[in-house]
Amino acid sequence: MDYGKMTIDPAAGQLLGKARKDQVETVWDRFEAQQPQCGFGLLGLCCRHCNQGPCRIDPFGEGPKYGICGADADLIVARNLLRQVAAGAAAHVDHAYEAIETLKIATEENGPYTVKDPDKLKAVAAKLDLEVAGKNNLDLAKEIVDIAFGDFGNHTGAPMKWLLATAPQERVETWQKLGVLPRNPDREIREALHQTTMGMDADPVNLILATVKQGLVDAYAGLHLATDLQDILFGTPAPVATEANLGVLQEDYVNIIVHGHEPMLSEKIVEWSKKLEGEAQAAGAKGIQLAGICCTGNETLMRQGIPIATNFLAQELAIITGAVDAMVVDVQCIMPSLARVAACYHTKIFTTMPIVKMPGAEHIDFSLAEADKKAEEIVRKGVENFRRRDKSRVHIPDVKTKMLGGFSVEAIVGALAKLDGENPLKPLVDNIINGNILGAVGTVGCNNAKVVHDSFHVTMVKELIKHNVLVVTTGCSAQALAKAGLMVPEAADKYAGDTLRTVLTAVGNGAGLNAPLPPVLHMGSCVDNSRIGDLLSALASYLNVPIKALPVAASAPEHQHEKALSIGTWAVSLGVLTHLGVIPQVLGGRKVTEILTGDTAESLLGGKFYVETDPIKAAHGLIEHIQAKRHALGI
Ligand code: BF8
Ligand code: SF4
Repeated sequence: MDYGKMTIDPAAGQLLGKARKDQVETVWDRFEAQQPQCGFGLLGLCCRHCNQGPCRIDPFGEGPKYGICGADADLIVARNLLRQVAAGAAAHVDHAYEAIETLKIATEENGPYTVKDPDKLKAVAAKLDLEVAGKNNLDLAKEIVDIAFGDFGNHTGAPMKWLLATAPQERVETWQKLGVLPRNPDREIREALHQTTMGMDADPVNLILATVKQGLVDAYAGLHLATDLQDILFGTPAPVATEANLGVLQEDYVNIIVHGHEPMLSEKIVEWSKKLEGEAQAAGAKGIQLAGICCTGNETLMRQGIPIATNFLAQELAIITGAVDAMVVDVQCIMPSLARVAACYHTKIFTTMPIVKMPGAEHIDFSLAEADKKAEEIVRKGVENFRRRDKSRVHIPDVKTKMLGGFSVEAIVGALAKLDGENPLKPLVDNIINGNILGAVGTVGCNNAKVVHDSFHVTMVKELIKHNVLVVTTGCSAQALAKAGLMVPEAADKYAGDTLRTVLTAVGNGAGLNAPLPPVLHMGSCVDNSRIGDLLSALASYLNVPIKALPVAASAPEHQHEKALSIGTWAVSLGVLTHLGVIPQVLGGRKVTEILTGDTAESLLGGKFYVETDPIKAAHGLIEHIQAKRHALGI
């Protein structure tokens, strides 16, 4: 089958052929059926905020200029954007809240969770200005939990403590001047919904500032909080070798896939898969093969070395292998089609969260208190289901790549410290200053059916590293780049420019790898974009410049989710040029578009959005930006 218009991933391509043969509908079929997509929606010009609507504005200026209430194009676009970004923030904040609840349980003796990383516990406590000396871990964890919950119970006008503790001072001052410092995440998200109801804010500029605030809610009550607490609970990632793509599934093993975003259940699934190996053997399998999809997959990869099955767009194809005995989902990015696809095979879909149920799936009501019991139950059901597998319908593509993951900031600094123990960032910064590393780009975010699966990530990143730009990555972008073989030492020889390769080789050898560092560093899940933020803060502070002066950029080449928009808004708020490879639904608001992509955003925040739908042009746009920043720094 010629799958080139759908995906560049050969494993996905093979399974698209099988999907056709098995007469199973996939996301690509549904995308086709949706064409042409609504022009008003694509431009953000449709409003359904009250029951006088829907109202649509004519982008050509011939039909209505105003909604029934009088809202114009910019207002409708700005309101829609604020709602999208608030929804993205809500998803990450809700995730982080679960992490606080988990840490709270870990402060109780003999509970299902423990503090696995006391060093991170102390580091987070110190950032929060807590007295660390002389305290035991559980007491310290309790104080951290109190501060985290305190942000959610903050009924004063003071900014969130987690933000003040983790954001650079220069940024805090900038955000304060703009009046966008969030107080209490729940309050801010509620306010955004209120602000966008019928008959509220009519000023697009004020709405854009509120959108910036939501980006900060996401970053500091969502991303950073989740990463910090999950590291304390499950360990800070360290470099780990594993594999990526659907070829990691095994014919003679029980295959269990963890999918979604939160590690609280999946960490337990990892534990119970090891404990129940014997039962899998009794069922006629050689053992249990775990693999991950989306950010739950990234979490288990970063900390446990569990291989990646695939990323967002190909999630249905995992089931179409006919070899998945259980797919366990928690929250976010779970296609509602999964149970329908699974009904064509023997695969069991287990939903586990009260806010994510799916007709046709089996719901196991996971709770933190009963984490072990539920994980055991799910793994056992996966093992039982192996017996029902129809071998004649199995096709596991023989496609997988080796990869290195686990590059937390601590791990990167640790590797660099082998070159300069006193000043670990010095070798990196020296090589940026001398131009061996031209700059760095963080590629993040999703797949999107509007883009050939993985193609934008891979094409753009190859062009960047060829021009000596170091790439750090998270989310489904990381999974695309891993599958494309860009996270192995050999990728430095094969794809990196000469000077970047020299640096990667020196650091890799210095760190004891006996090989170059990969040119693309996997920094984790989407909440782990906080790690990229921390790396930027550390570099800026070392150079004594604000983040906006650094020769760096961000990119979400194939973004689809509202979460990607809220993360992108934060990146712009940090002062980083942020590329989007798929046109966001804002073009109908000319003023809004100009503010977000033009001088206004840049003068207020230091960053702006940059939209370019061609991967090679986008790479060169980012390179030009990096060069301009280098020039301004005088390097
Ligand atoms: O949070 S990159 S498709 S999986 S939203 Fe979803 Fe997008 Fe993937 Fe991770 Ni992030
Ligand atoms: Fe139409 Fe205004 Fe109602 Fe939106 S809020 S649906 S523009 S009347």
